[in-house]
Amino acid sequence: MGSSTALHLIRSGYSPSNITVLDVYPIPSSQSAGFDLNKIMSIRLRNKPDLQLSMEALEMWKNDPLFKPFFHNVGMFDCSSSEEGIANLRKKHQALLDANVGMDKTNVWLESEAEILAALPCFTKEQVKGWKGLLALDGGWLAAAKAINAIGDFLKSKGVQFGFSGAGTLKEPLFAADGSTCIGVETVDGTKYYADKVVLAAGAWTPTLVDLEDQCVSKAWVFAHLHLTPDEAASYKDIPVVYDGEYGFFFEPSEDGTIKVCDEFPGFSRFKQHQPYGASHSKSISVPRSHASHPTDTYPDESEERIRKAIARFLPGLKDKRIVDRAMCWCTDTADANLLICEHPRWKNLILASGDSGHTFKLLPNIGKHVVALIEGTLQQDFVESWRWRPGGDALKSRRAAPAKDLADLSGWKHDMRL
Ligand code: FSA
Repeated sequence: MGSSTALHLIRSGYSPSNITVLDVYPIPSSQSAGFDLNKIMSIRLRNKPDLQLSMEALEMWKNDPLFKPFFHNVGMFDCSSSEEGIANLRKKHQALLDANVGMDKTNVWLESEAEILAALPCFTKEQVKGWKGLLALDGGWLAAAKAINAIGDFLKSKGVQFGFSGAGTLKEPLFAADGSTCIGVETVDGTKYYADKVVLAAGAWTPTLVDLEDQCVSKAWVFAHLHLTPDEAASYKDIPVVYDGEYGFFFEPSEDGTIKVCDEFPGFSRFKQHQPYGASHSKSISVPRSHASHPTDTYPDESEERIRKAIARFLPGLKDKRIVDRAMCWCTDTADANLLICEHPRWKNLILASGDSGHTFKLLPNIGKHVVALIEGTLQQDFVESWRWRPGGDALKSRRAAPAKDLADLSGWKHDMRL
């Protein structure tokens, strides 16, 4: 959300030399959830703003020269073989049709095994017995880290200022003599940056930096990588992203034959006593621990079991393959899964852009446009309403099947590096 905001400030005519981007790691930040091989692109209708936001994003992924190279429009197949899962997918299909924006042309219900095999020749008849699902032809995957990197290159070429490492890690916001007007930030190396507006777009780290009054709970999701031989990879080339809410999802192999497999589950929290800026005392906050700063961390043993189950279902021919990478990436959920994009109610000119709720990467091309609108006081009213400061509700569960389990109760993931 931060890089997208910087991009849209430039596209709106602000002078690049007046924009400063700060981050712990150089852009594309290796601890951002978006620092990934791929993320899903699909139209989701969970909350009111979702339709407009995902349609705008789709248009930019398809046509904007900066983003176009990173959209792999191979389709997304949302499938299930359980009675309840299939019924939910039928409802979802109907909701897409009811949105009345021409999605009857791009969403195809696959009822029979033969139809599924035609879309996914890598599957076997035996494997897809009883499966049904929705093929979204306008979906696919996004080369995530590469897309953020392209924004980074653009920002650099325009002369945007950067601060990384100690010069990009927030110590605290700076305030005017009134104590409530934010005039910049100080970073941990002691640098002071002054600005008319400060946008805090720190993803899953946001609730650790300023007190969000429990509006966001940061959670980790897991992924595994398999390496395929060129022959193996060839049979999965250009296939749609396959997603089954009861198992997980996977993507076609990357150019070097890496397949990413994820399981779908309510995420893992990591609660600790911690005092974010603005809190009067330390409180229980879910604090991310990134793979970038702890490269030997993996994921819990229970995830290994679930990922193996997902591999057996989706890629039975590869079920004995060695997993070459295991990692967690961090998102932050709000209670209602709407974003949290608003001015801080106590601190004028400090703008929060957070609350991704696990579904915001696809908005990389356009989300910054709305942050700029907020800065300029022109954000559309329904977004102001949905993204407002709104304590209360249960962000630990959010709109997922269950509350997140805590990593403290799980074994197998934590591997401190031996020096
Ligand atoms: O936009 C999408 O449907 C993809 S979300 C991918 C995902 O792994 C979630 O399925 C998961 O529950 C979590 O929110 C992280 O992102």
